[in-house]
Amino acid sequence: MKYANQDKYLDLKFNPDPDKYVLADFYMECGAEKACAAGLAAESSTGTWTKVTTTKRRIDRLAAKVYKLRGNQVKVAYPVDIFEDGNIPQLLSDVAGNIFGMKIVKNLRLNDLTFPKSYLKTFKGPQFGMEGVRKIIGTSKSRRPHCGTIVKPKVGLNPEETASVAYHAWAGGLDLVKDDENLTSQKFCPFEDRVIKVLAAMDLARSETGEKKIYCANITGVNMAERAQFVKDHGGNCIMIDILTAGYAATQEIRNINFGMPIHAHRAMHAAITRNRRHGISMLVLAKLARLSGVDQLHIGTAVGKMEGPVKEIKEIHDAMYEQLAGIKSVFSVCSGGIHPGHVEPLVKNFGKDIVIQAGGGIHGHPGGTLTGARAMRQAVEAVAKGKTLKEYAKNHIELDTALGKWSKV
Ligand code: CAP
Ligand code: MG
Repeated sequence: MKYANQDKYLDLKFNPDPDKYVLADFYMECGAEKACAAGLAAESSTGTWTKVTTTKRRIDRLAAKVYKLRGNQVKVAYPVDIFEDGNIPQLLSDVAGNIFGMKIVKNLRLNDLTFPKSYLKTFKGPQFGMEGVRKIIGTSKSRRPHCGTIVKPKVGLNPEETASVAYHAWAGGLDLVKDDENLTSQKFCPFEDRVIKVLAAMDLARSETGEKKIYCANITGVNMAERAQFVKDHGGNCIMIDILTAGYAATQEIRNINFGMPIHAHRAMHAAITRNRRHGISMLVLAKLARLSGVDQLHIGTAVGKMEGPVKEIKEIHDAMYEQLAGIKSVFSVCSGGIHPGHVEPLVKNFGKDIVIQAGGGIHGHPGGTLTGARAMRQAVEAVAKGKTLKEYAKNHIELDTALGKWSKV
């Protein structure tokens, strides 16, 4: 089907002003390229499949325009006025909405988005950002990577057991303990009880180690503000949201309340949207939107662990978390998924020290248990901070040596 008024939406001589247009990069597979690209711009701005009698001449200024078309690459400029200030769902319903389902499109992938400064300024962004989180732990000077764990098994432990695992992880030297993405408030581990017990364990570990610690309580659900308030009222210092299953609006609402705690963002479900390189939305775009929505830490992938994602793509996401962005704070990148202490070296080599390194299995699977596993991970982080190789450091650090031995082939 040919969309009406195609010419209005296609102008390959157009040079959009990045201060006035949201710019999108697409990969598109379609039989009739021009018609398809123009249809895409029409569908996400002022057009539809046929001419309508209700349009007005003045509305033409809101038409999105295809300004580049080369092979499968399509670039589209959207006048900033078609977007509502600070509204991520509206942005997505527009630039990544109906277009994916259009019959004329075979495959379509939104690879990147860039935004005018004036529009960026309508988002709150992170309250703490990487520097704010570093301040909580006290690493603003040392600049070492943070290290943490996910309590495992993912589900099944009760609040006492969860708190005990958390205590051993902190006591062994980890900075952060977090709930798993699918642990919220099930009958075997009710949220309130867990938060009270894990925070007590955190206090104990803090006083014993003299170190500052973070607990990311997973508030994902339909009553997130209440859960966040509960964490705050009980002396907690971080909340976690599964930002894609919960949604950007829910995340923005929590951020906009200003609970005074960093938000740790888990990206469960992202691969349903990001994994097919010929269709869907790239993780880069989802991560940029996460930053605008106001999260302080975001899972970006590892390239070396159990989850899919090449180094080049993850590095691009990582860079986007730290690039200058109209005064919006940076997001602390989290590398997690199949990680063990032996991965600390390649992670730092690939992404630098401004990362949070997280391991679940790679801590609790240590032959000596959680405490020893945590020590091994902290030793690995200390080694890279001191510019030593893990192999060298392991000579005098038995916990690290055991971990490297156990997972040398993983
Ligand atoms: C890691 C993890 C995280 C993944 C998410 C898990 O556990 O808790 O959810 O890292 O991946 O459930 O798999 P392990 P990503 O350390 O035991 O693998 O960061 O890519 O979103
Ligand atoms: Mg998990």
